[in-house]
Amino acid sequence: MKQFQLPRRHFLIAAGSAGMATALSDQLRISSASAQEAKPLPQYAAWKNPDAMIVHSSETLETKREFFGTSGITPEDMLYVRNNVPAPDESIVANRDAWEIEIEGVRNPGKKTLADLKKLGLESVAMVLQCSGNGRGFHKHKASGTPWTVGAAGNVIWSGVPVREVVKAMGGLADGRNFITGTGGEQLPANIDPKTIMVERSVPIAALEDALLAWEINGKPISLAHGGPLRLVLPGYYGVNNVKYIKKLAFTEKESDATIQRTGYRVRPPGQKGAPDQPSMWEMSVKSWITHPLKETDQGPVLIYGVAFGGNKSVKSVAVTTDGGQTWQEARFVGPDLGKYAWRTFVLAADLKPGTHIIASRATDVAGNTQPEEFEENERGYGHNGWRAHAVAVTVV
Ligand SMILES: Nc1nc2c(c(=O)[nH]1)N[C@H]1C(S)=C(S)[C@@H](COP(=O)(O)O)O[C@H]1N2
Ligand SMILES: [Mo]
Repeated sequence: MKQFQLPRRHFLIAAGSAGMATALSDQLRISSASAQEAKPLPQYAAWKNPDAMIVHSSETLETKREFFGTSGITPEDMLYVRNNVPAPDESIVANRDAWEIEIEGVRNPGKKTLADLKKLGLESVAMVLQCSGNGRGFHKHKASGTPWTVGAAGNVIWSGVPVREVVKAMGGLADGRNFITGTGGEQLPANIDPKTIMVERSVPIAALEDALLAWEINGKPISLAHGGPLRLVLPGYYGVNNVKYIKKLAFTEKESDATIQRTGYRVRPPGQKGAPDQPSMWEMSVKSWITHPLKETDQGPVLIYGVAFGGNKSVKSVAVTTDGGQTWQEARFVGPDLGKYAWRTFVLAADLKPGTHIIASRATDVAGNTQPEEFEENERGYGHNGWRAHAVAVTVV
């Protein structure tokens, strides 16, 4: 179980100090992987487990593949972080119950405080939170953006009020509402057109069924880094739609005209610009990856394990190969079934001979969709679920 021993704690290099020029040019000479590891955790996420995280930038922290564990739940201190714009000030989580959200597109629109919402209903959901760009690092063309591999994802339990209950308490939906539009509570710089940087996302109204306005993650108040005091949670939808520190929830006729919705997060062939008629990063698809063993293991019996999920529907089965896809065996799910939006740990007992083994997993959802071998490239590197790129080469000695 070498992979689960905690690596030596990295010594953190303080950024922004005088004499950084030399340090920086030194850093450029070392490999990009170790340069990433050397970056310190940003202040708002300083409580994260530093050994478990790859710090790509102050706004992009990735969970290391060997840290997903086997319980099925991702602890908050190991969960990835992705901010499109810097997080608001920590003061917004000082008096959580006073946080206000504006609700529009209902018969009786108005403001609710978090204290009000806590009286309207309670539900909890286990779900995969995954960035649209998870797996971007596996794209063959140089898709711009953070080169995440598998760690821009986690499986967490959110608790809060069903959005349906809030709508009911406010007189029901107004007529002709086709989308749920959430707006993030960031303070935006004054000199830029807010539409070009604001985090405002729309999803089809069908998402109302399971949507929550959540104040807890894994049984604790949501940290600022993960969207506290209040977050829109849309099970089965990509990370970007799960708006953090939500300040406005609107039921709208049309999709938001913010750039992040209009042309951002649109799937199109490499070389093309984003446009509103291209598919938006909404529902997630079936996916899995191995989390153990990753590099080396002793010959003989070994338990191969990993995580698998169906995205917007349940995962049905997962097969594992130890010979690069020539032969496959059904793996077994372990641990509790936390519902259709959660991932499940899978395990396969194997007997490995010395040499290099290409180990991969291939999941199938309840509708019969299976992960493809190769994934069709797209301009921004979104939604990669091809099994071959997620394979690991393990040396058996
Ligand atoms: N308000 C707000 N919500 C946001 C974002 C943001 O920058 N601001 N980033 C989105 C993106 S792209 C992702 S992948 C997830 C990341 O959630 P996490 O940081 O809790 O892991 O939050 C989404 N919600
Ligand atoms: Mo994302």
